[in-house]
This record gives sequence, structure tokens and C-alpha cells, in this order.
Amino acid sequence: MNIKDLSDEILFTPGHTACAGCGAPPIVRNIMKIFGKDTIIYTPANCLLVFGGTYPYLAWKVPYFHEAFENTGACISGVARALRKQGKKTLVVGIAGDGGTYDIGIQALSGAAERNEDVIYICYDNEAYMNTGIQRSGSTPYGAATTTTPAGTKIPGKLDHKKDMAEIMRAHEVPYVATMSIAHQRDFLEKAKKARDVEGFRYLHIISPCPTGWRFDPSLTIEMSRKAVDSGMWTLFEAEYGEITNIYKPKKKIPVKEYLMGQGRFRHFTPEMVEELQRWVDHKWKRIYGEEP
Ligand SMILES: Cc1ncc(C[n+]2csc(CCOP(=O)(O)OP(=O)(O)O)c2C)c(N)n1
Ligand code: SF4
Repeated sequence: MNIKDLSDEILFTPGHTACAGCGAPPIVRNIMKIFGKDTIIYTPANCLLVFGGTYPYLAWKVPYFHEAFENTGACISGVARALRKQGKKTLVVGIAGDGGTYDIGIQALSGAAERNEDVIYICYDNEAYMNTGIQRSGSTPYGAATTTTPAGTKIPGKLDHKKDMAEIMRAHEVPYVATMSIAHQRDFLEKAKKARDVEGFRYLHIISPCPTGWRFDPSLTIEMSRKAVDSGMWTLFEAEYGEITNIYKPKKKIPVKEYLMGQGRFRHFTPEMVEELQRWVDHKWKRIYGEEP
């Protein structure tokens, strides 16, 4: 990654209304340094729409539009096709939350991937429906307390494990899939650049810590992004046409407990629940790295 690849212009400006420490603004600000001005952004309903995309207080300095919650894949497909007909190379990018990706948007997303539309789809993953008050999504990790999976006497938080959305997208055998974390800055920018330069369907999946929903100190956002990777809760990889081409392996794997400790959503965890989440991570680790953790 050369510094000259980065745009000097700030295309997602400060002054938006995200909570302090929200992971999403640094994600989009850095992504836009790579994508540059000739980009059109679509967001469905989510926090990013509300804190950066409400007229007349738009934080975006590129064309930006919003339609409905469930149709990101379809909207960006149509825009990209119209632009290509006009001979324009403009990047067409949809940025959805995990609710808008794992659950409600998966049908339009899968269709766009199957048709190999010339677009970039980004999921910023804060592991719940944050904008509407922290409801669980298909991305919420096992045991996490949300407002629809409250930890108490009836249930101990979410009963199911997190769905592996990046693997689902890899199975579509699209030109490019990458998972990212803002704690790994160079890797982040290089993957964004690759996505920018590839033609056809590209899927970027980025962990986006949410101090409000995860209940941690807003100064620890980058640390959360890093610990997620070091514990194996989040895996960094690239895949081209379904084949994994690059996987980051943490130098020293930390116990899942170390990642959970600083977050209020896991505060009620019993030793058995920590063990269950560790078992899930170890199983994923073995599947990905082909060796015991
Ligand atoms: C069809 C439809 N159902 C429900 C909503 C209400 N709604 C707006 S934003 C949102 C949550 C979005 O969650 P997610 O995609 O995870 O993004 P986040 O808010 O966490 O950034 C919901 C449920 C809606 N706008 N449209
Ligand atoms: S609720 Fe979470 S995702 Fe939404 S703006 Fe606040 S910190 Fe960001």
C-alpha cells in the first residue's frame, strides 16, 4: 500500500451524530480514502444512515442514496447497470449493517452475487440491530444479551451461535470476498484497494464494535477490533472465486474470555458459557487453519 493511493479528501466528514467510539465512522472514512470521489453510496436503514445520511445533514461528499431496508443488493445492481450502459466506471457501493445483511437483506444480496453484478457490498458488523435498540440478529454471538435475548432467569442471552456470513458469500464463488478489522490498518486498506480494482461482485465484511450495544468504554473500539481477531472470534481472510487466497493467523491466540471480559453484553457469562463459546471458536479455528488451536 502506497500513501499516494489514499485520497486527501475526506469524503465522509466529521460532525455526524454517531455515538462516541462507534466503529462505523472510521470504517467508512478509511474506505472512502481508497474508493475516492467517483463513487456512489447506498445504505439501507441502519445506524450509518441515521448518523451520517439524514438530509440536510449528510456527512457524505459523494452521491448517496437510501431506499428500503431489505433491498441493498437489488438497488446497487440497478444503479451499476444503468451507469455501465452509459459507459461510466463509477464505483457502486452498498453499505449495510448485519441485520440488513445476515437477515433481511440476504435474498437481494445473494441474487446480486449470483448474477456477478459489478458492485461492492460492505457489511459493517456490529452484531445486532443497533439503530432500533439492540435487537439480536443472525450475527449476534452466542450468549450475548440484547433487548430481544435479555440475560435473566428465562434465558441466558442469545441461544444460537453467530452465522458465518462471509463463508456463505465465499460459497457464491464471486470474484472477491474479504473480512477486515480496523485494528489491522494496512491489511484493511489493501483489501479495500483490491476490492476497488476488481471487476464483478465484491463482498467486504468488517467488524464494527458498538460501545452502546456491546457496553464497553468508547475509548476501546480499536482494542475490541484487535482482540476479536486475536481470540479467533473474528477471522481475517481473502477469497477469490471461492478459493481462500490469504488468511491472517494471530501470532498469539488469546482465550475468548479475554475478549468477553470488557463487554457488558457478556457480563452474565458462567464458566460453562465461556467454555461453549471457546468450543465454537476452536472448532472454527480448526476448520480454517486445519490444525488444533
Ligand atoms: C422492512 C423494515 N423493517 C424494519 C425496519 C426498522 N429498522 C430500521 S433500522 C433497523 C436496524 C438495522 O440493523 P442493522 O442492519 O444491524 O444496522 P445497525 O443499526 O446495527 O447499524 C430496523 C429494524 C425498517 N426500516 N424496514
Ligand atoms: S448504537 Fe452502536 S452502531 Fe449505532 S451509532 Fe451508536 S455505537 Fe454506532
